Amino acid sequence: MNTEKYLSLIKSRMGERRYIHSVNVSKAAVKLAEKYGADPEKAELAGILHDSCKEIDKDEMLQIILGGGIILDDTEKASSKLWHAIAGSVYVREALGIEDEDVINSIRYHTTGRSGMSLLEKIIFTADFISEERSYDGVDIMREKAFNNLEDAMLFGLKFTISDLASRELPIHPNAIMCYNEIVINLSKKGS
Ligand code: DGI
Ligand code: FE
Ligand code: FE
Repeated sequence: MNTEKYLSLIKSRMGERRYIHSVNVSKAAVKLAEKYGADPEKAELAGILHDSCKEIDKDEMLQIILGGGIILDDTEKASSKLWHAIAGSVYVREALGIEDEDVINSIRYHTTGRSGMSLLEKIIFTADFISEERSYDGVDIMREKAFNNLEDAMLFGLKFTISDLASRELPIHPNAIMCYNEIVINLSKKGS
């Protein structure tokens, strides 16, 4: 894979902080891939590209999404923070020629999660929470969980995001709820 090419590409599309974040997510994703037996090259690529549309104009995000034939649902229409992930999945396919559906889906669902996520999707979702520059309350617990039990880490992240959205009276995407429910049901089965 041409890592350098993708790194210089994203560098031209975002500020320094976001670039550092993307590199760090990619590094965390490679470590998680090695730990859990996913393809480290796909993890590296998806990590580098996961926020490739985060800092473009909102109008451009919408254009890319529509151009990809994706119809936004009501929650997505109302939540512009979700657009960069959807636009990113179309951008990597159409502008960069990436064909790997797992890489594309890892980008598309990295913000909300969804039910039935692949190992690579889970890794990118989790890597986004534990990248080296992150410093929120609980990040150390999240990092420990990430290398101990991926689903447990995802649940910790989802609880944080869903509670935060609810406390600010923002819409919660059904994919986030479905992801949360699936993990809670799975974990309770294992515990009982
Ligand atoms: O792009 P990053 O900042 O690295 O992280 P991200 O892609 O996880 O985006 C986080 C933002 O997305 C944060 O502001 C919360 C928001 N978000 C995540 N899930 C949902 C959501 N916003 C809404 N409205 N609904 C969701 O389910
Ligand atoms: Fe993102
Ligand atoms: Fe990110």
